[in-house]
Amino acid sequence: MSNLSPTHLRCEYLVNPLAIDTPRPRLSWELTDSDPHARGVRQSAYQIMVSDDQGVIVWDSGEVQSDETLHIHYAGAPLEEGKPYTWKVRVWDQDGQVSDWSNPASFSMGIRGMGWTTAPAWDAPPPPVISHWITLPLADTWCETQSPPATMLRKPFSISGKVRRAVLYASALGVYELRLNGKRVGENILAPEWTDYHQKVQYQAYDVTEQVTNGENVLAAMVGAGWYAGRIGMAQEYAGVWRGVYGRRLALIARLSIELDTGETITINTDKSWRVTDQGPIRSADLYDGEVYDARLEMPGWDMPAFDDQPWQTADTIKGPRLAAQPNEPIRITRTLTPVAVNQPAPGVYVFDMGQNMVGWVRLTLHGENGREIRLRYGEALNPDGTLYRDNLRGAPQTDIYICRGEGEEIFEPHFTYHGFRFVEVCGLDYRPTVQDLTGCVFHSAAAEAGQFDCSEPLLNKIMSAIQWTQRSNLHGIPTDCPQRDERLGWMGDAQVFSQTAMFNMDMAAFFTKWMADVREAQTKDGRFPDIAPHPFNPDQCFSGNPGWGDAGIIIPWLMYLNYGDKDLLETHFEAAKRYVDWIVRNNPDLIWRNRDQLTPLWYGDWLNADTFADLAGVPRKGGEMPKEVFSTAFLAKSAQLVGKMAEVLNKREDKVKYCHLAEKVRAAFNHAFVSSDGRILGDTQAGYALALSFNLLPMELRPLAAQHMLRAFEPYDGALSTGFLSTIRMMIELTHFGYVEKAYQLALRREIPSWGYMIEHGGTTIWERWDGWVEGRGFQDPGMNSFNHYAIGSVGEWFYRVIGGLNPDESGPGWKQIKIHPVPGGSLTWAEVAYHSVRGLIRSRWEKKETGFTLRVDIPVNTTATIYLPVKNGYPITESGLPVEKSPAVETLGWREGCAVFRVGSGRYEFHVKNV
Ligand code: RAM
Repeated sequence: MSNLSPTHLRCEYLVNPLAIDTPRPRLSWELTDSDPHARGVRQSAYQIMVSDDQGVIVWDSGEVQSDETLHIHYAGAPLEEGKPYTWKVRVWDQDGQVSDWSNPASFSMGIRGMGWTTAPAWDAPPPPVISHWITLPLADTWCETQSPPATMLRKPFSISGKVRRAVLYASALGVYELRLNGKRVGENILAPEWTDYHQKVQYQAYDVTEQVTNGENVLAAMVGAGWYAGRIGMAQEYAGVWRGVYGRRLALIARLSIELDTGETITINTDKSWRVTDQGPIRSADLYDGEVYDARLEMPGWDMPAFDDQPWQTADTIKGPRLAAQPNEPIRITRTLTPVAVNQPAPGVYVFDMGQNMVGWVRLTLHGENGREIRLRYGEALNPDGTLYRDNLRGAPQTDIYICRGEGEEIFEPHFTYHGFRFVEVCGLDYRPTVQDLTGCVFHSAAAEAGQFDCSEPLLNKIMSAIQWTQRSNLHGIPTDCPQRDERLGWMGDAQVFSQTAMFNMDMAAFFTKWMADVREAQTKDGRFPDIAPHPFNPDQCFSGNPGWGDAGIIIPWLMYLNYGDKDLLETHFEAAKRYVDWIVRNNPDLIWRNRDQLTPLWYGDWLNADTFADLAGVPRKGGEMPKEVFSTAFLAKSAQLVGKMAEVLNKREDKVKYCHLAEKVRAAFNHAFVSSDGRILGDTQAGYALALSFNLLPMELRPLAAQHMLRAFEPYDGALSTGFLSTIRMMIELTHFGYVEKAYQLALRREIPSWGYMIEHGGTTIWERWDGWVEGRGFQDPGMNSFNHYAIGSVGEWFYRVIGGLNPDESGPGWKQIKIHPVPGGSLTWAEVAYHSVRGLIRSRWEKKETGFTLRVDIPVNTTATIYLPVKNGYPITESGLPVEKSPAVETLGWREGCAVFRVGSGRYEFHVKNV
């Protein structure tokens, strides 16, 4: 028997998903070896077995000779709508020994059909009309200045018999919370989350087998405005409305499928038999505005059978968009925080300090007489007098109001809003609250955490923690630029530059799968990718085709392939990627990407570079920003290259030739137009050199010269960076690559402005939007654009994992099949450690520098190989687990590369040591 066991079974990236919308879902697993000393362990074959809920085998793959553990397409009998399936897998190792079967995992098929009613999503005939979107009967109560009250809906039903399985499918035009027999269903927050509701809305599925009872039941829901009917960024300017860009009538769709022990099935659908009201306690709720909750209007028992809903109204039905199962992890509370202090800057005004800039809401325990109004306001910073600083929230009040019932202890927790804050101001209490009275509930798309970084320099650990908090703060169904002001949009430039860091920190596979569909849905007719996705306005007219932003539509799918081995996404996305590049080329036939059409009047360029600093002594006024055409043409070259690579992976020969050739031509045009024979690039900016080097645009012989120019471009800035957020990470990587390691470490460890260290030393617990968001002596930057929770500059996290930790994805073995471990120690660091839970299991790398020598310990997952780069001087003796490295079994010496001794290893734990002689 083999020591291997298949673990962490996933279907379409999810653990035991309840609604799979694709007829041939993909199955993946990881492998672990019970022998901690085993090395070079591989899978030589696998067998998958899938059975239905009757135990009938619907697919037995048989023994398949393959070392693949990712994305195996189901290939059995057709899978049935709403049905649960269990599956298991066993594998054979390199010696032909078979493992035990894995523990069973499951997946359930979703509900087929557009809107669950008409056209089929799969290939079978359409199912009959079953559920309706239901809403309050029409009454024109719409108010531009205030968000509508929550709609409450209920449906009593009875069943007789024991429940074998009950699954509830639901969605809303708005955001919803479900209840069944007095209890909350699931833990999702702000479901169904944000998509382009003109095209589709996601639905969610919940296993409610335990919640349905034999006898009387009530299924109930509350629906708030959310993204659908509430406020979203820039709606006034670009849609001419204050709120309700997608629609004004809040609606619910649901289907509860109950299977009794007898085999009988009962289905409860949303239809005209439901009762509705908007007279409940949630008087208004909006993502930006906050929630007004009048506890005096609670209707105890409204979600239980005995309730009298006579005063309620009969539901109306309306048409709704297409439904699709949510393909990624829902928004959930992942942790709670207790405040570190509560202060009273003015009489009766209490300000709680959460000790951490966070996103979510608070749970407040309080008491007050009937009708007493408690106001909670949220902000990221304080004024010098200790009061809340809120100017940078712009038009997002982030204010909750709670009106007391007056019955002793009451607990307030909102439902349909979210706030970005470190400080909470509470007014209206007639007593001094304590830190125990308030809890911060942190919520976001609950993608699993994947990476950990730790090193001997506490400043860098704090920077990484700030990066991770910023990531959590900006994952709410889509990757947002910021979580606090009246914007919170899926800006593509920010996401593009942060995506590799994001993938190190969390398992972003399902999340980006979802978001890439949003990106495709927002592509314009002529091929432009949007600048924001979802695009709530008309992408043909605004916010599309911006260099460095649109390119996210190419860069992120490529990173999905590198990190998760996702070829299918490349396939799905390929036409869209081509159309984007073709659009640029059509409009710029000489291959210099110029902003000559008026379609993208905002031409952002290398956003927030040093030219945008306000009144910073010693910083030149100009010289940070790379010329826009140099910037855009560099991105064109990059995107063309990547489309060529995608074509190669997908075996599309003609396209491969076409786009590789195009990339060559853009490179030539770039050099011709912008690069002089001594390697200088027009503009002579740090950023320009960084992008040209990172995108491999220069002829080989000019690259070291350009790197020297890059270094020289720090001089006018007294050694500081002048890069904007699209070039900073690329600059850090290229400095390192060209041997300016100490320079890169200096920037990472720097504490003066501009630097990450400056943010941390001045109270930053998340990454700031601007290098000079707040400056000692000067104060805050322009409140018109000054978030303290923006991840773009946090893209340096990639450098922490790749350079300090040494963890690099390797193109020759996508999805971490091949791993490149290449730590580059520097600065004052004496040790560093990274642990990363890849799609193939845990990879760990830890190095330590001592007087006596250098040690590198690595853990390489089963069924993968790694090349290990040891930063040592030639001729120094190297041992591995105590043996001279040449004698170490399972270590192959590859020679010298990039100034390192290089080895190849298979799976297992290895400890390399080099003595200082
Ligand atoms: C700002 C956003 C974002 C940036 C765009 C261009 O409003 O916050 O960071 O991508 O502008």
